[in-house]
Amino acid sequence: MEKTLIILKPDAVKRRIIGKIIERIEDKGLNIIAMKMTKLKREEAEEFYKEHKGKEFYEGLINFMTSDRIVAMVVEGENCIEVVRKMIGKTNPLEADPGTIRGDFALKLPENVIHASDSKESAKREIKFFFEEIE
Ligand code: FUP
Repeated sequence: MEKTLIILKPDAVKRRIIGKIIERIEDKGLNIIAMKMTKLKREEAEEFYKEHKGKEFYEGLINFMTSDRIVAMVVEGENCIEVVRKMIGKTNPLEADPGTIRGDFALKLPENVIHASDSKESAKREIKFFFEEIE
């Protein structure tokens, strides 16, 4: 069964909306098969977002992602990578449609509440990053 990696970002934890977001994931029919709350160290955030190194938003993104605890989880379900990307909406909350998680809970970058893997390759890498034990 396909798996994807989701992160509920520091703004979601600070605003105490992780329960609402988890409820949407479960309501959709997806299974959470691993979950942990952790605080990313600077080096960890830099490794996770290394494809964005050098971009103008990179420093702000790393500062944001290390500003508080996050919740990382592995979600499983048929076509879950595409399904979850649809559920979270566009990267910029300004462009994310109402009804999507970013469209409903976020206002501006970089505080866009949630991350989800965007391909099979990134799901594999990102699941390994947080959950060494999961295949
Ligand atoms: P996504 O896959 O939707 O999370 O988007 P990206 O991988 O392109 O971006 C990763 C994160 O970088 C976003 F979630 C927020 C941050 N970002 C900005 O802060 N400004 C930008 O212009 C683009 C991305």
